[in-house]
Amino acid sequence: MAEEVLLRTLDEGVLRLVLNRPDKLNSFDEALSRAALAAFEDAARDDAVRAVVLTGAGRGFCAGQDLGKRDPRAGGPPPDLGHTIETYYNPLVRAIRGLDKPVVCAVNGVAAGAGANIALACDIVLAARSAKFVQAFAKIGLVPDSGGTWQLPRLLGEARAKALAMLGEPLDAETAAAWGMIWKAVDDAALQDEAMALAKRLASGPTGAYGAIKRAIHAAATQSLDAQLDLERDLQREAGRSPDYAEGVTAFLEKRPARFGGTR
Ligand code: T3D
Repeated sequence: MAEEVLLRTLDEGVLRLVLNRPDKLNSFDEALSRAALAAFEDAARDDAVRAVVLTGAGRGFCAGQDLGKRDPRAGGPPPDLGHTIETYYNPLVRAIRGLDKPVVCAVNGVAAGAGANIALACDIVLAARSAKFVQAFAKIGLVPDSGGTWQLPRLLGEARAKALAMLGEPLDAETAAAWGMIWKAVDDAALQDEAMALAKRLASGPTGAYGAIKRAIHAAATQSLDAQLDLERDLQREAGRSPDYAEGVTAFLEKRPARFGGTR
């Protein structure tokens, strides 16, 4: 049987997805692109999934597009890269950002090209101290995709975004954390356990509120304070009617840990 390019396990409400083409640094071929997109679409429909962890097998997280599938020496007309972006990368980024559940990324090694920007599309990014982020695109004559030109200036400011995108130099995990590009860098040996512990904590939390937090923070990138205040009012109204809010307040008053059902 062919090796699975994406491994999926469900544990205590956490769907763990492992990009599994380690000999190609988990770069995306069509099979992996399809599998990753399907996994996030399935996660949206499955109430048993209350958080997702995305990581890579082997020494890398993901080296972006599989360049072996783009060899110009094979002849023929140039590929339509816009088609791949439209068919795979953009839907994947939209599926991760649009998932009403927290997505934790455990960057276990180098994250390059689309791999780096898919990591940044996740909600909470942990990286092994030895991991590096590489906006490799310009090195092969391309432009950052998968949301990179949107994320980088917002997270880092224009100066750092442009330098990373034009120079394609690796950014180490500690610096990425110090610059606010990711949540934190952790010891290599602790990465997977920390990511799972964090995701399990989120999976036992108020899933509806987490979804609303995502929506509010994403909306803030493009709208005025007035519009954002209105959105917060609406989301809070909805949250205030949820069983998880009633449970949270009851647990506070009874001085016990809350038992959130995650119902929305
Ligand atoms: O549809 C479209 O094409 C448009 C969409 C574009 C999205 C993109 O992601 S474009 C950007 C594509 N990615 C890159 O340009 C990154 C290319 N890789 C690298 O620059 C380096 O490999 C890394 C910086 C990621 C890691 O460097 P290093 O020294 O740690 O590892 P390495 O020795 O370069 O790579 C290890 C193996 O993985 C090697 O194979 P080998 O020689 O052991 O058989 C290498 O060829 C392979 N590999 C790494 N990246 C890719 C790859 N194979 C295919 N595609 C890759 N992207």
